[in-house]
Amino acid sequence: MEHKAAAFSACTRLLLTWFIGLKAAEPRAAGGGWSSDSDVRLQDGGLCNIDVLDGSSLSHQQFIQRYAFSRPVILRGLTDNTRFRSSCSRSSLLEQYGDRRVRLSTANTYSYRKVDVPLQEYVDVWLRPQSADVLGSETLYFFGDTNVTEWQRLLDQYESPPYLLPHTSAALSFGIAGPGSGVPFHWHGPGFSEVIYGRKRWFLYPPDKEPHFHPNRTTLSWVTETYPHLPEDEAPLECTISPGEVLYFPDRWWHATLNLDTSVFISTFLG
Ligand SMILES: O=C(O)CCC(=O)C(=O)O
Repeated sequence: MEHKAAAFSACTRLLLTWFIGLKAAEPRAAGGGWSSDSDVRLQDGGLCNIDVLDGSSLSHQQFIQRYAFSRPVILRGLTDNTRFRSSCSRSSLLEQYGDRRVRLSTANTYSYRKVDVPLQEYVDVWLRPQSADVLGSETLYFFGDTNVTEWQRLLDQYESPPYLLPHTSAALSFGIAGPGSGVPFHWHGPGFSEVIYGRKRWFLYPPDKEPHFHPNRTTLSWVTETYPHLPEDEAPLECTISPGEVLYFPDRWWHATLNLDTSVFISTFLG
């Protein structure tokens, strides 16, 4: 009951703080130029019930033994992506890659529709706060289909987390998305997720605990309508990651994401 009350209060705080406001405290440069003063932002990072460790305190072997095949973990300071971060500022990306096409996918669990648009158009037209009542099939999300040839020069600057799993190699996927957007519950192989700008909230369940969700509703709708009514034993693992932190999700774990700010992010899929 206590857990339910805590989860409900965390969610209530998350919702109550959903507002349109001035970001007076945050200098523009800190967000790489991605957030504007009129952004809708989820102000509160909320509950974190996932282990958060300093990368230097966990050896590769300990990562394999304690987490790789059993549970998510968030590692801080594993890599230094200062150069990549600078290349991902709004001005730098638009200058270098504004005319390259990005592939958008509908933000529903089975991502049926794909639309290709130039990055400049995506940023000007599509990169908006998510509306709570819009269905996943009507929401286009830039992530999951990075054309590695076109984006190679940028992706080469990214230093992936150094912890591979045995017999796997890494594939990168890059994305940019507005506040309140995200990918609803789905699962696949293991990997890492990192935000370069912005903050991203993660919700996870083990493979044998399929969450209740509607495949065509957005994560925002799940957070506002389903999450507050979850029984205690159906609460997810959850946490918000910020730049400098990397979340690891094991094989076949259910996961959904919610961008709390306009976010630039990259996943390293291990397969
Ligand atoms: O970063 C996101 O919003 C989506 C990440 C995701 O679902 C994944 O890496 O599989």
